[in-house]
Amino acid sequence: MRNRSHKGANALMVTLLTVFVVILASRHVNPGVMNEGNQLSDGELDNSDTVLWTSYIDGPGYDYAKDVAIDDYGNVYVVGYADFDVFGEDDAIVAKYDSQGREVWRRFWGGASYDYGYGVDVDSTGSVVFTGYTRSFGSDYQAFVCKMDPDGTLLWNVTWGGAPPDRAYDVAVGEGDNVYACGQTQTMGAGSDDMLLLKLDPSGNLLLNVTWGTSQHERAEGMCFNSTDSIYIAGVTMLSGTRDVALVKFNSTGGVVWNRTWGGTGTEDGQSVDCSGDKVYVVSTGNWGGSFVLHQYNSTGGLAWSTSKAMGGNADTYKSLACDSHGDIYVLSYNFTQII
Ligand SMILES: [Ca+2]
Ligand SMILES: [Ca+2]
Ligand SMILES: [Ca+2]
Repeated sequence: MRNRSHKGANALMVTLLTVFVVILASRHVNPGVMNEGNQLSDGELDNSDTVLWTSYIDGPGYDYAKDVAIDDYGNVYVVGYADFDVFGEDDAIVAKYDSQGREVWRRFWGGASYDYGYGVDVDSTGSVVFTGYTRSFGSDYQAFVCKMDPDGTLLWNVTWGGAPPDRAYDVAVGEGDNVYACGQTQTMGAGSDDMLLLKLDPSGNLLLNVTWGTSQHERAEGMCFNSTDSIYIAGVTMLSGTRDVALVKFNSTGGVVWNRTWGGTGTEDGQSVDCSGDKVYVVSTGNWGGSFVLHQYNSTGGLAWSTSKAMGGNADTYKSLACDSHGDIYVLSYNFTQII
Protein backbone atom coordinates (compact mmCIF):
# COMPACT_ATOMS: atom_id res chain seq x y z
CA MET A 1 0.00 0.00 0.00
CA ARG A 2 1.57 1.93 -0.01
CA ASN A 3 4.07 4.20 0.55
CA ARG A 4 4.43 4.34 -2.92
CA SER A 5 4.25 7.83 -3.81
CA HIS A 6 0.96 8.83 -2.36
CA LYS A 7 0.83 11.85 -4.54
CA GLY A 8 -2.05 13.09 -2.60
CA ALA A 9 -2.88 16.63 -1.98
CA ASN A 10 -3.45 17.97 1.48
CA ALA A 11 -4.07 15.70 4.34
CA LEU A 12 -6.53 13.57 2.51
CA MET A 13 -6.30 9.91 3.08
CA VAL A 14 -8.30 7.12 1.75
CA THR A 15 -9.31 4.55 4.25
CA LEU A 16 -10.24 1.04 3.33
CA LEU A 17 -13.06 0.47 5.71
CA THR A 18 -13.29 -3.22 5.47
CA VAL A 19 -11.75 -5.27 3.11
CA PHE A 20 -14.45 -5.08 0.80
CA VAL A 21 -13.36 -3.51 -0.92
CA VAL A 22 13.68 -15.12 -15.09
CA ILE A 23 16.04 -15.47 -14.61
CA LEU A 24 12.58 -15.65 -16.17
CA ALA A 25 10.62 -12.65 -17.24
CA SER A 26 7.64 -13.50 -19.36
CA ARG A 27 5.67 -10.73 -20.94
CA HIS A 28 2.22 -10.38 -22.33
CA VAL A 29 0.83 -13.38 -20.60
CA ASN A 30 -2.57 -12.95 -22.09
CA PRO A 31 -4.54 -12.71 -18.93
CA GLY A 32 -8.15 -11.96 -18.84
CA VAL A 33 -8.98 -8.33 -18.35
CA MET A 34 -12.56 -7.41 -17.68
CA ASN A 35 -14.12 -4.05 -17.27
CA GLU A 36 -17.11 -4.75 -15.12
CA GLY A 37 -17.84 -6.58 -11.98
CA ASN A 38 -19.13 -5.18 -8.69
CA GLN A 39 -18.55 -3.59 -4.54
CA LEU A 40 -13.74 -2.67 -2.43
CA SER A 41 -14.36 0.24 -0.21
CA ASP A 42 -12.84 3.47 0.63
CA GLY A 43 -13.59 6.74 2.23
CA GLU A 44 -11.70 9.98 2.40
CA LEU A 45 -10.96 12.11 5.44
CA ASP A 46 -10.39 15.82 5.64
CA ASN A 47 -8.18 17.50 8.21
CA SER A 48 -10.86 17.18 10.88
CA ASP A 49 -11.22 13.47 10.22
CA THR A 50 -14.61 13.87 8.60
CA VAL A 51 -15.44 11.12 6.17
CA LEU A 52 -15.86 12.87 2.85
CA TRP A 53 -17.05 9.89 0.92
CA THR A 54 -17.27 6.17 1.03
CA SER A 55 -17.48 3.76 -1.81
CA TYR A 56 -17.41 0.03 -1.90
CA ILE A 57 -17.21 -2.98 -4.12
CA ASP A 58 -18.97 -6.07 -2.91
CA GLY A 59 -18.82 -9.26 -4.86
CA PRO A 60 -20.60 -12.54 -4.24
CA GLY A 61 -17.75 -13.85 -2.09
CA TYR A 62 -15.05 -12.19 -0.06
CA ASP A 63 -13.40 -9.01 -1.32
CA TYR A 64 -10.08 -7.60 -0.20
CA ALA A 65 -8.68 -4.12 -0.71
CA LYS A 66 -4.91 -4.13 -0.29
CA ASP A 67 -3.52 -0.80 -1.38
CA VAL A 68 -4.42 2.71 -2.39
CA ALA A 69 -2.76 5.50 -4.35
CA ILE A 70 -3.73 9.08 -5.19
CA ASP A 71 -2.67 11.00 -8.28
CA ASP A 72 -2.01 14.72 -8.71
CA TYR A 73 -5.66 15.32 -9.60
CA GLY A 74 -7.05 13.65 -6.52
CA ASN A 75 -8.13 10.52 -8.33
CA VAL A 76 -7.98 7.50 -6.08
CA TYR A 77 -6.87 4.01 -7.09
CA VAL A 78 -7.61 0.91 -5.06
CA VAL A 79 -6.25 -2.56 -5.73
CA GLY A 80 -7.11 -5.89 -4.21
CA TYR A 81 -8.73 -9.11 -5.18
CA ALA A 82 -12.18 -10.52 -5.16
CA ASP A 83 -14.08 -13.69 -5.70
CA PHE A 84 -16.26 -12.62 -8.58
CA ASP A 85 -15.21 -15.63 -10.61
CA VAL A 86 -14.76 -13.35 -13.60
CA PHE A 87 -12.02 -15.56 -14.98
CA GLY A 88 -12.19 -18.35 -12.46
CA GLU A 89 -11.16 -18.39 -8.81
CA ASP A 90 -9.94 -15.09 -7.35
CA ASP A 91 -8.98 -12.27 -9.69
CA ALA A 92 -7.05 -9.08 -9.08
CA ILE A 93 -9.20 -5.96 -9.17
CA VAL A 94 -8.20 -2.34 -9.62
CA ALA A 95 -10.67 0.53 -9.39
CA LYS A 96 -10.35 4.24 -10.10
CA TYR A 97 -12.42 6.90 -8.30
CA ASP A 98 -12.51 10.61 -8.91
CA SER A 99 -11.86 13.08 -6.09
CA GLN A 100 -15.55 13.04 -5.22
CA GLY A 101 -15.59 9.28 -4.77
CA ARG A 102 -17.36 8.46 -7.97
CA GLU A 103 -16.19 5.25 -9.52
CA VAL A 104 -14.56 6.00 -12.87
CA TRP A 105 -13.83 2.40 -13.79
CA ARG A 106 -12.95 -0.97 -12.40
CA ARG A 107 -10.95 -3.70 -14.05
CA PHE A 108 -10.26 -7.32 -13.30
CA TRP A 109 -7.02 -9.05 -14.15
CA GLY A 110 -6.17 -12.71 -14.03
CA GLY A 111 -6.77 -16.15 -15.38
CA ALA A 112 -8.41 -19.40 -14.41
CA SER A 113 -6.52 -19.84 -11.14
CA TYR A 114 -5.77 -17.51 -8.22
CA ASP A 115 -4.70 -13.92 -8.92
CA TYR A 116 -4.07 -11.50 -6.06
CA GLY A 117 -3.62 -7.74 -6.39
CA TYR A 118 -1.51 -6.23 -3.59
CA GLY A 119 0.11 -2.93 -4.56
CA VAL A 120 -0.78 0.08 -6.67
CA ASP A 121 0.81 3.36 -7.73
CA VAL A 122 0.29 5.90 -10.49
CA ASP A 123 2.87 7.43 -12.81
CA SER A 124 3.34 10.96 -14.17
CA THR A 125 1.01 10.29 -17.12
CA GLY A 126 -1.86 9.10 -14.96
CA SER A 127 -1.28 5.46 -15.86
CA VAL A 128 -1.81 3.06 -13.00
CA VAL A 129 0.62 0.28 -12.17
CA PHE A 130 -0.33 -2.57 -9.90
CA THR A 131 1.32 -5.72 -8.69
CA GLY A 132 0.63 -8.96 -6.92
CA TYR A 133 0.99 -12.63 -7.62
CA THR A 134 -0.73 -15.12 -9.84
CA ARG A 135 -1.15 -18.84 -10.14
CA SER A 136 -2.83 -18.60 -13.52
CA PHE A 137 0.36 -18.21 -15.54
CA GLY A 138 3.53 -20.22 -15.13
CA SER A 139 4.45 -22.68 -12.43
CA ASP A 140 3.33 -22.16 -8.85
CA TYR A 141 2.93 -18.49 -7.88
CA GLN A 142 4.54 -15.86 -10.07
CA ALA A 143 4.94 -12.16 -9.33
CA PHE A 144 3.15 -9.90 -11.77
CA VAL A 145 3.21 -6.21 -12.67
CA CYS A 146 0.54 -4.57 -14.85
CA LYS A 147 0.12 -1.11 -16.28
CA MET A 148 -3.12 0.46 -17.44
CA ASP A 149 -3.64 3.82 -19.10
CA PRO A 150 -5.83 6.50 -17.48
CA ASP A 151 -8.88 4.93 -19.11
CA GLY A 152 -8.15 1.52 -17.67
CA THR A 153 -6.89 -0.07 -20.86
CA LEU A 154 -4.22 -2.68 -20.21
CA LEU A 155 -0.88 -1.48 -21.64
CA TRP A 156 1.25 -4.40 -20.57
CA ASN A 157 1.55 -7.16 -18.03
CA VAL A 158 4.65 -8.99 -16.94
CA THR A 159 5.08 -12.06 -14.81
CA TRP A 160 8.30 -12.94 -13.07
CA GLY A 161 9.43 -16.09 -11.35
CA GLY A 162 10.75 -19.59 -11.59
CA ALA A 163 9.51 -22.98 -10.51
CA PRO A 164 9.26 -22.16 -6.79
CA PRO A 165 6.69 -19.63 -5.58
CA ASP A 166 7.47 -15.94 -6.15
CA ARG A 167 5.27 -13.09 -5.04
CA ALA A 168 5.09 -9.31 -5.29
CA TYR A 169 3.36 -7.20 -2.66
CA ASP A 170 4.00 -3.59 -3.49
CA VAL A 171 4.91 -1.27 -6.33
CA ALA A 172 6.31 2.25 -6.60
CA VAL A 173 6.86 4.48 -9.61
CA GLY A 174 10.33 5.97 -9.61
CA GLU A 175 12.51 8.23 -11.70
CA GLY A 176 11.47 8.52 -15.34
CA ASP A 177 8.34 6.51 -14.61
CA ASN A 178 10.39 3.38 -14.12
CA VAL A 179 8.48 0.85 -12.06
CA TYR A 180 9.77 -0.87 -8.94
CA ALA A 181 8.07 -3.87 -7.37
CA CYS A 182 8.98 -5.83 -4.27
CA GLY A 183 8.03 -9.14 -2.77
CA GLN A 184 9.56 -12.48 -1.95
CA THR A 185 11.26 -15.12 -4.04
CA GLN A 186 12.57 -18.65 -3.70
CA THR A 187 13.82 -18.63 -7.28
CA MET A 188 16.75 -16.34 -6.53
CA GLY A 189 18.68 -15.45 -3.44
CA ALA A 190 20.52 -16.82 -0.45
CA GLY A 191 18.10 -19.54 0.57
CA SER A 192 14.51 -20.03 1.68
CA ASP A 193 12.61 -16.88 0.67
CA ASP A 194 14.47 -13.65 0.05
CA MET A 195 13.36 -10.08 -0.34
CA LEU A 196 12.85 -9.34 -4.05
CA LEU A 197 13.21 -6.06 -5.92
CA LEU A 198 12.23 -5.77 -9.59
CA LYS A 199 12.75 -2.74 -11.81
CA LEU A 200 10.96 -2.32 -15.13
CA ASP A 201 11.08 0.52 -17.61
CA PRO A 202 7.88 2.42 -18.50
CA SER A 203 7.21 -0.13 -21.29
CA GLY A 204 7.43 -3.10 -18.95
CA ASN A 205 10.90 -4.29 -19.93
CA LEU A 206 12.73 -5.88 -17.04
CA LEU A 207 15.76 -3.79 -16.09
CA LEU A 208 16.89 -5.65 -13.02
CA ASN A 209 15.97 -8.22 -10.42
CA VAL A 210 17.87 -8.31 -7.17
CA THR A 211 17.39 -9.93 -3.79
CA TRP A 212 18.35 -9.29 -0.21
CA GLY A 213 18.43 -11.93 2.47
CA THR A 214 20.13 -14.77 4.24
CA SER A 215 19.68 -18.52 4.34
CA GLN A 216 16.62 -17.87 6.53
CA HIS A 217 13.22 -16.49 5.53
CA GLU A 218 13.01 -12.93 4.27
CA ARG A 219 10.29 -11.10 2.46
CA ALA A 220 9.31 -7.57 1.48
CA GLU A 221 5.97 -6.17 2.52
CA GLY A 222 6.05 -2.55 1.44
CA MET A 223 8.22 -0.05 -0.41
CA CYS A 224 8.60 3.59 -1.28
CA PHE A 225 10.67 5.62 -3.67
CA ASN A 226 12.09 8.97 -2.74
CA SER A 227 13.31 11.85 -4.81
CA THR A 228 16.95 10.97 -4.33
CA ASP A 229 16.54 7.84 -6.42
CA SER A 230 16.51 5.64 -3.36
CA ILE A 231 14.16 2.76 -2.70
CA TYR A 232 13.23 1.70 0.79
CA ILE A 233 11.76 -1.75 1.38
CA ALA A 234 10.28 -2.87 4.68
CA GLY A 235 9.69 -6.49 5.48
CA VAL A 236 10.75 -9.40 7.59
CA THR A 237 13.86 -11.41 8.30
CA MET A 238 14.15 -14.53 10.43
CA LEU A 239 17.92 -14.44 10.72
CA SER A 240 17.68 -14.19 14.51
CA GLY A 241 15.41 -17.22 14.69
CA THR A 242 12.23 -15.20 15.14
CA ARG A 243 10.57 -12.72 12.84
CA ASP A 244 12.19 -9.27 12.97
CA VAL A 245 11.59 -6.06 11.07
CA ALA A 246 13.93 -5.57 8.11
CA LEU A 247 14.43 -2.22 6.40
CA VAL A 248 16.66 -2.14 3.33
CA LYS A 249 17.70 0.88 1.31
CA PHE A 250 18.54 0.28 -2.34
CA ASN A 251 19.82 2.67 -4.96
CA SER A 252 18.12 2.88 -8.35
CA THR A 253 20.52 0.35 -9.85
CA GLY A 254 19.63 -2.26 -7.25
CA GLY A 255 22.61 -1.84 -4.98
CA VAL A 256 22.03 -2.27 -1.25
CA VAL A 257 22.99 0.98 0.47
CA TRP A 258 22.28 -0.28 3.97
CA ASN A 259 20.00 -2.60 5.88
CA ARG A 260 18.63 -2.48 9.40
CA THR A 261 16.79 -5.01 11.52
CA TRP A 262 14.69 -4.41 14.61
CA GLY A 263 13.13 -6.81 17.07
CA GLY A 264 13.59 -9.14 19.99
CA THR A 265 12.67 -12.68 20.82
CA GLY A 266 9.02 -12.18 19.89
CA THR A 267 7.38 -11.55 16.56
CA GLU A 268 8.11 -8.28 14.82
CA ASP A 269 6.92 -7.75 11.26
CA GLY A 270 7.76 -4.76 9.09
CA GLN A 271 4.57 -3.95 7.23
CA SER A 272 4.96 -0.71 5.38
CA VAL A 273 7.31 2.18 4.73
CA ASP A 274 7.04 5.72 3.46
CA CYS A 275 9.46 8.59 3.32
CA SER A 276 9.19 12.35 3.67
CA GLY A 277 12.35 14.18 2.81
CA ASP A 278 15.16 12.41 4.59
CA LYS A 279 12.83 10.81 7.12
CA VAL A 280 11.81 7.21 6.67
CA TYR A 281 8.82 5.83 8.54
CA VAL A 282 8.14 2.16 9.11
CA VAL A 283 5.14 0.57 10.76
CA SER A 284 5.54 -2.82 12.35
CA THR A 285 3.25 -5.28 14.02
CA GLY A 286 3.72 -8.24 16.28
CA ASN A 287 2.01 -10.27 18.94
CA TRP A 288 1.36 -7.15 21.01
CA GLY A 289 -2.39 -7.30 21.54
CA GLY A 290 -3.54 -4.78 18.99
CA SER A 291 -0.77 -2.21 19.12
CA PHE A 292 1.70 -1.28 16.48
CA VAL A 293 5.11 0.34 16.49
CA LEU A 294 6.05 3.32 14.39
CA HIS A 295 9.73 3.85 13.66
CA GLN A 296 11.52 6.82 12.20
CA TYR A 297 14.86 6.30 10.52
CA ASN A 298 17.02 8.85 8.79
CA SER A 299 18.40 8.43 5.29
CA THR A 300 21.67 7.05 6.58
CA GLY A 301 19.96 4.29 8.53
CA GLY A 302 19.97 5.83 11.99
CA LEU A 303 16.93 4.99 14.14
CA ALA A 304 15.64 8.32 15.42
CA TRP A 305 12.83 6.87 17.49
CA SER A 306 10.29 4.08 17.86
CA THR A 307 6.94 4.54 19.50
CA SER A 308 4.24 2.05 20.34
CA LYS A 309 0.59 2.88 19.80
CA ALA A 310 -2.14 0.82 21.41
CA MET A 311 -5.24 1.27 19.32
CA GLY A 312 -7.26 -1.78 20.15
CA GLY A 313 -8.56 -4.16 17.60
CA ASN A 314 -6.77 -7.21 16.42
CA ALA A 315 -3.04 -7.58 16.37
CA ASP A 316 -1.33 -7.74 13.03
CA THR A 317 -3.90 -5.60 11.30
CA TYR A 318 -1.81 -2.47 10.74
CA LYS A 319 -0.78 -2.94 7.20
CA SER A 320 0.17 0.36 5.71
CA LEU A 321 1.27 3.87 6.38
CA ALA A 322 1.76 7.02 4.39
CA CYS A 323 3.03 10.46 5.23
CA ASP A 324 2.05 13.63 3.44
CA SER A 325 3.87 16.82 2.66
CA HIS A 326 2.75 18.33 5.97
CA GLY A 327 4.49 15.61 7.94
CA ASP A 328 1.26 13.95 9.04
CA ILE A 329 1.45 10.18 9.24
CA TYR A 330 -1.41 7.85 8.42
CA VAL A 331 -1.54 4.26 9.54
CA LEU A 332 -4.02 1.99 7.85
CA SER A 333 -5.51 -1.15 9.28
CA TYR A 334 -8.10 -3.50 7.96
CA ASN A 335 -10.67 -1.84 10.14
CA PHE A 336 -9.86 1.82 10.50
CA THR A 337 -7.29 4.51 9.90
CA GLN A 338 -5.31 6.26 12.62
CA ILE A 339 -3.98 9.71 12.01
CA ILE A 340 -1.03 10.46 14.25
CA1 LIG B 1 -8.41 -15.96 -11.42
CA1 LIG C 1 16.45 -16.06 2.73
CA1 LIG D 1 11.79 -11.21 16.68
